[in-house]
Parts: sequence; structure tokens; C-alpha cells
Amino acid sequence: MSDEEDDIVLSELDDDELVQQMQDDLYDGLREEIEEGVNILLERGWEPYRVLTEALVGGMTIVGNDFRDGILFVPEVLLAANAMKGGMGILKPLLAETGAPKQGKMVIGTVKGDIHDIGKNLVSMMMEGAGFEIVDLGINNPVENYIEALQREEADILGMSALLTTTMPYMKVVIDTMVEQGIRDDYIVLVGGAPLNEEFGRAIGADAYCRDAAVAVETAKQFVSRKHNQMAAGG
Ligand code: B1M
Repeated sequence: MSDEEDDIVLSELDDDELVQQMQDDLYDGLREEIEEGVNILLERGWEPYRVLTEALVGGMTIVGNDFRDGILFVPEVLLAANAMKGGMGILKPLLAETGAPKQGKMVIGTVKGDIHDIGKNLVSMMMEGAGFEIVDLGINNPVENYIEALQREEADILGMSALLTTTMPYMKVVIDTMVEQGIRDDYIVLVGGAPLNEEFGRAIGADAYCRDAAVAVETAKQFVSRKHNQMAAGG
């Protein structure tokens, strides 16, 4: 870092400059600076969701591009992820504090072979904020984990996340196993992660592919209310 950057006082920057600086700080894995920036934006009246998407997710997209292009490597990306998690930790209670009515229960986890959890954590936070109860299974989940948790928790929704083209096919293993066990239609199955798309979601037999956390919330709400209406109609 240059001397010039050392002298930057985040609170003296205007909003646009601060977001730009936070994206740079995320890139450099500076967790404390990210936490400070998040607090400043909140104090300036920014909605938590806007801080999340513009400053944090925006910054992580830049990290992702440079990771892909071989400019950043795993240790640097881990630092960026750690800084992102620092910011998300401040936003989590705020996103969960909406007082939304209870909507239903979702079991969510990243699939076997995959350790990416930032997107999944974000989905969990937003779903909690929208009134869903979340059972987070973490990363690297074999099919048994999902099925055991769905049954134990009497969940309404299964959410699966995959960030790698090599791990996304595992979602089909989970859904096929649910079909074999005759429990597929007992649950709403939502899938997400950067390499997926709608076509993939359909092909593996999920109920829906969710592009981002906000879409996951809206989709979950729609499916849950449809399920309740069907139950009320007796079918
Ligand atoms: Co990884 N990685 N990574 N990585 N990593 C990607 C995914 C990659 C695209 C980078 C790149 O090349 N540009 C690439 C995958 C390429 C591919 O498969 N085609 C890649 C690779 C190759 C790898 C390794 C193989 C690298 C290596 O070791 N050589 C390795 C694999 C490890 C493994 O899992 N077995 C690896 C490791 C890592 C780190 C550990 C360093 C770190 C993860 C840290 C962590 O998660 N705790 C990491 C990171 C951070 C990334 C990038 C840079 C960022 C991912 C992220 O957090 N994005 C990523 C590049 C990218 O995606 N652009 C990359 C921010 C997050 C908010 O977005 O996760 O997409 P996302 O989640 C969104 C939506 O997708 C959706 O909503 C979220 C919020 O809006 N969503 C859901 C996600 N899950 C959902 C579930 C739902 C609904 C919606 O359920 C209902």
C-alpha cells in the first residue's frame, strides 16, 4: 500500500468515493477498513441491502474477475473473503431485524466438494430478514446431510449452493436421491450459484434457479404461498 493510501480517512470521503475505496479495500483484504466503511455508510442512512450489494458484492465481483484472469491467487482471495465476512457480520442483524412475519423453514448448504460460502451466507441472511427460519448446513455437504436435515427440521425448502462447474452437477444427485426416496415433492427445491442458470435448474429437476439473494427471497415467498394455498384447497 502507498503512503498516499495510508492517509485516507474514510469518513471524509463522499459516498461514491467511499464505495470506490471500500471496493479497493476489499480487494486488498482489509477487514477493519471494510467494517469501518460499512458503519459509515449505515450512519449516513444507507439501507443495509444497498451497502451489501454496492460496496461488498460489487467489490467481490472485481476480485472474482482478477482471480479468473490469474491476477489474484487463492491467499489474496481468502483475505478478500475474510474482509467481506467482516462487513456481512455487521449487516446480518440489521437484515434480520425487519420484523417480517414467519414464512417457513429452509435448510441450505453448499454442495459436496465445494467450500464457497459467501453467497450462501448472504442468501441465508436475506431469507432470515424476510422471516424465514434458516438451518445452515455449511459447506461440502453430501446428500445424506441434506435429507437428514430436511426430515429432522420438517423444513419447507431445500436451498443448495454451488460455485464450481465441477460441483454443480451434485445438485442433481441430491434431487435424484429425493425422488428415489419418494420425498421430492415434499419440499420446494431452490438452487443458486454463479455458474448456474435457469436451464440448468430445470434440467436437474429443481423448482427454481435463483440468480441472487433477493430473487431467492421472492421465489421462496411465491412457492411457500402457493404451497399454503394448495393445502388450504385440500390438494
Ligand atoms: Co473460488 N472460484 N475457487 N474461491 N471463487 C470462483 C467460483 C471462480 C468463478 C473464480 C474465477 O475463476 N473467476 C472459479 C470457478 C470456475 C468454474 O468453476 N468455472 C473458482 C475456482 C476455480 C476456485 C478453486 C478451484 C481455485 C483453486 O483452488 N485453484 C477453489 C475451489 C475450492 C472448492 O470449493 N473446492 C476456489 C477457492 C476459493 C476461495 C476459498 C479462495 C474463496 C472462497 C471463500 C469462501 O467462500 N469462504 C473463493 C472465492 C471468494 C471465489 C470468488 C472470487 C467469489 C465468490 C463469491 O463469494 N462471490 C469466485 C468468483 C466469482 O464468483 N465471480 C470464485 C460473491 C457472492 C455474493 O456471490 O457466491 O455468486 P455468489 O452468490 C450469489 C448468487 O450466486 C446467489 O446469491 C448470492 C448472493 O447474491 N446464490 C444463491 C449463491 N448460492 C445460492 C443458493 C441459493 C440461492 C441463490 O439457494 C436457494
